Amino acid sequence: MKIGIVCYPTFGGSGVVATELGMALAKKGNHVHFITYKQPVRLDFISNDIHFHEVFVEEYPLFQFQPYELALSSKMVEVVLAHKLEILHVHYAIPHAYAAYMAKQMLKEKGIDIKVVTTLHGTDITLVGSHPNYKTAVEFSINNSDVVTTVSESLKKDTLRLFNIRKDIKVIHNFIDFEKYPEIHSEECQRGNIASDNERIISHISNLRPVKRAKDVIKIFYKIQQEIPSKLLLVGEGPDREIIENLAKELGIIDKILFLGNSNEVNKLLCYSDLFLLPSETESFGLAALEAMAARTPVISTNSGGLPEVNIQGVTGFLSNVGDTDEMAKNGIFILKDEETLQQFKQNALEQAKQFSMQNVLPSYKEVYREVVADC
Ligand code: GMT
Repeated sequence: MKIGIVCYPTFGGSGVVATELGMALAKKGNHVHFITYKQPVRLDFISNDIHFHEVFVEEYPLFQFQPYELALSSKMVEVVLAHKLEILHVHYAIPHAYAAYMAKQMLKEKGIDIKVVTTLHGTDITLVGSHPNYKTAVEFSINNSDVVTTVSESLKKDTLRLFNIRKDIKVIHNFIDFEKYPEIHSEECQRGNIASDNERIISHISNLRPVKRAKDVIKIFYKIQQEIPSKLLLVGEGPDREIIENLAKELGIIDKILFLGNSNEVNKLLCYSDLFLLPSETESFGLAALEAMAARTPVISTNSGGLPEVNIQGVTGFLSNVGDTDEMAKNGIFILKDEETLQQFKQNALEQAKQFSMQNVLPSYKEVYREVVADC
């Protein structure tokens, strides 16, 4: 099939899922066209079945805000016409579903019925999309998609609760490409570069936005390291970086934290990790938690949103109410303090992550594509 994929090309989970999906579809012989403002950061597979179409936004002094969705919808039309695309699969409703609707109308005038699949990822519904300034247009563009999917049951419930949706919503969970998570052998994973033999390694990966509650990561780590000698790997960049560095300095633990910035090789970084912290205010799914589990890392997270669909209480880790850093630290210490317990949680995490392997999930997207094209 010939599929256009629209996403944010950045380190956020929705762009990661869209990129991994596109690469997987190309490996299966589909023709995939990424349409976005720069090359997706996770795009690491070169093939003559993968194409990238850059959306340029001309700066014009009159405009306070440059019309990205205008440029995007025009580029969609151009790419559909030039490459005879059958489907536009847009990830994250804002503004992608809206731009896709406009492209669909423009193509209809040319006698082309392009099918639009919209995948909702989380903050497009729970934070931004439901805001009164955006809600009307987001609701309209979801209802005018040909197919709507969400990445968790929780997000489906939130979507139906926050919007008046007339469409069926299909739940297709996020996935992991286990080919990128080879059995890491000790010689590849030089823990000694980061921690001494008696230290545990704790990690957190996110774009350090307020919804991630990165200060809670520091508070949880502070309490854990008082009982368990440990280091914290902190991967990602974002608005809360300075705040958490200052908190770590105030608590006297800055020298126990490695700030690694952005990385598109989290699978390699996670091999060092004994515990992953994700204390978010809300997570529609928590892709970072799944990536940690795929690297045999148990998870301490909040119980918000879709996290309970990924992280299993007392099996792959523990879940607590948002802000309960005492309980999250206590549970982290329980996992880390005894080697046998830690190894059991590590193995459980890997087994659970395998439920979300690309092999298990990809067929669901391909069925959606087949059904929507067959409806022509
Ligand atoms: O979590 C982020 O900050 C990025 C955000 C996004 O929109 O890219 O991630 C959302 O989509 C991911 C992929 O489906 C989910 O795993 C995340 O849970 C979700 N983030 C939130 O709901 C806060």
